[in-house]
Amino acid sequence: MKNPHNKGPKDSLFQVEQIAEDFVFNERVAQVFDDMLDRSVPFYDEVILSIARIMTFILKDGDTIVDLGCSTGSTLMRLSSLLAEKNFHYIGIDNSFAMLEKAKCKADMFSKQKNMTFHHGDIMEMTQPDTSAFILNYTLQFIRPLHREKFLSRLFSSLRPGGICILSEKTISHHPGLNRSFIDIYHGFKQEKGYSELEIAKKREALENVLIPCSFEENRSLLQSAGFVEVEPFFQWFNFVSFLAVKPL
Ligand code: GEK
Repeated sequence: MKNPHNKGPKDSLFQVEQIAEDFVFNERVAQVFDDMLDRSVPFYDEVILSIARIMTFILKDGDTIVDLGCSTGSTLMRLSSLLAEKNFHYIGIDNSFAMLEKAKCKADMFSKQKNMTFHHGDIMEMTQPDTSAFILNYTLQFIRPLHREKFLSRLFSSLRPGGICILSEKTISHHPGLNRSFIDIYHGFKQEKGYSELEIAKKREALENVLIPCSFEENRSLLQSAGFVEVEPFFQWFNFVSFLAVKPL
């Protein structure tokens, strides 16, 4: 039966014995990605629900929402259901063909093609003028830290006055003891979701040079340096945080 909340095949990518390789968003990852995210990102659904609440209050009918690093399109699919009466336009951008293929299939299956499009591209190079909202959910952490400030400045310029940027990231703490505790708490969460210690360790190794987290303060400063004046966190769970940043009118 069609079910938009079905998380698809189970993620068992790191159960097998294999030589450690850097993590890549390829076909194998795309196949199990929805289950992976559901079991790896704490309160993923709650974060999207909160974004829908924010959009209800801040955006206007007919506005355009662009999801950068949209993966299999889950965020846009959920938002378009939660905000059905709002008449928003949804654009998803990702540089993984495998992810986009799944996103397009899901959009077809749940009849979202009317107001939702997916595009292949590097978010570092795209121009999307007059956007009302950018969503960067767990994507900035995959951009080289040196390029993040300039990238966020470009997003700021592409937003219409009063437009918003949503930034969700995995974070680090610069207090070593707390950092260790938060990582252990997060690994406990993943074990509760059914991942073994070995799977957790292998995924961590594969992400080592690929996912580079900043601290809460560094992420907030990046948004402020890009030009956003109003920047507030609207969700935090240990080493995961989501910010709302508003472009002045
Ligand atoms: C979600 N937001 O469902 N250009 C385009 N896409 C990129 C780039 C780039 N330069 N770098 C990475 N990506 C999603 C989850 S996942 C987070 C986002 C994770 C894409 C990459 O292909 C992948 O689909 C996504 O960013 C990151 O809420 O896997 O932890």
